[in-house]
Amino acid sequence: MPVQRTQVAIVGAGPAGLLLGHLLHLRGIDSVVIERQTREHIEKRIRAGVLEQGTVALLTELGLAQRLLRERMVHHGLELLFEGRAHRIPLTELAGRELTIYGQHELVKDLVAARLETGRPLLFEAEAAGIDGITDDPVVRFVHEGRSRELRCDFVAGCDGFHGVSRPSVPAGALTAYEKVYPYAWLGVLAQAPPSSEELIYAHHDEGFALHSMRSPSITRLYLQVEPDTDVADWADERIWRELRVRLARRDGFDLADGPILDKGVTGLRSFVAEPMRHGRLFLAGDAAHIVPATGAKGLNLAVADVAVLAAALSQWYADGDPAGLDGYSATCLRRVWRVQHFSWWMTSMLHRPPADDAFDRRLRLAQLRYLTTSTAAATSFAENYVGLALPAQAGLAGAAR
Ligand code: RFL
Ligand code: PHB
Repeated sequence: MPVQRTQVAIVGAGPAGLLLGHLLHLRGIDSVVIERQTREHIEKRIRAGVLEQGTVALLTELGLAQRLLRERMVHHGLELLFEGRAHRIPLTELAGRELTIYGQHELVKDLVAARLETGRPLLFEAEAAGIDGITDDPVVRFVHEGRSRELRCDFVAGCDGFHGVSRPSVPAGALTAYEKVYPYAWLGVLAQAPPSSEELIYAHHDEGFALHSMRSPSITRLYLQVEPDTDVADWADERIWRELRVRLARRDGFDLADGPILDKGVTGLRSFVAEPMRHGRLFLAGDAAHIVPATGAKGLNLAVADVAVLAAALSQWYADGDPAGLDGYSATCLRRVWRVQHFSWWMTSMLHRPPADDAFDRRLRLAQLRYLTTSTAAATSFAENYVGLALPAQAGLAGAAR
């Protein structure tokens, strides 16, 4: 069986795995990235769109943001819409940071191109089947081009998302999973239509939550709260536009531009954390370790924060043999993860309509929304969380770029 050796085996070429590979490359550490899907698949997978200022600053510092800085849209606020009225939250004014709108798949394209330029290995259609020897001598077993192969390494970075093999490779009982599944999902559409508002609109409506987002001056990204078992085939384009018009309506009128729907999908909402995020020589990062409901737009940003901490810790180990960063990895990441979990849960609960809604709960949600949109203290707290926390000092970003 062909056996390869590297310093860090990275399972998964999502944002977490690709960015980690680049951070390690800049520190002179070898890695092999293995990805189950084709390059085309990961470069077309429509997901997140909101990047925190800290995420963009890191990408810029690493020389990975040239196209992003040219093509992105910069936002300084968002709207909360309820009872037919929109209320703007001036995020930058309140929290001093801006937001970037740039599709996750565009970022993945940039990261793949940067990886290929380094000449370091990135294998597509290479599916990890399991990880052995996690505590002392790790080996990633995978299948590539129809052959079983082994990747021996010092460390494994499990960046293979929620459904990957890294987390299940940890022996039963060594990790504790904390989970909350919500009784609703999002139907997301990408449409060839100019955005109908300059900023994101988060709408609370008796028919359910809706979100108006965007990707560019000609592409809109829209979401509708739907039942978790929704079959996308039941949502013809006309039905989607009709429902969006109902939920985004305003007393003083709102024109929603429509156009051909380019992509359509249903995603369940979930909160999940696996603790600790390390077992022996395996480090979990990004969605492999935690999931936040998409309402706070935080999943991708959390993945970036994890790998910034992990790269700094690995670099400390390789440079000085100092395990302090690796030993602190899980606790450092989990502090941020739980703050973001709380914010994402809170925002989700405030904006969605539960299936067994009662009049009392509905009044609580509206009371919270009214408070948020009339109290500067409440709006500032919201803004501080939405624009994102600074990346931890241990991320040692300055040391990464050469
Ligand atoms: P990914 O992106 O899931 O990448 C994991 C990669 O691992 C591969 N893989 C394997 N490879 C080899 N062997 C195996 N056995 C493997 N098993 C899996 C997969 O093919 C994949 O390529 O995880 P990563 O890198 O941790 O990145 C996390 C983000 O993708 C995720 O958190 C965000 O997309 C979440 N999210 C959002 N985050 C934001 O910060 N802002 C947003 O606005 C935002 N909106 C969203 C979102 C996620 C959404 N969906 C569809 C879940 C909106 C939506 C609708
Ligand atoms: C998106 O543009 O895809 C998006 C925006 C805000 C969210 C989630 C997703 O909270």
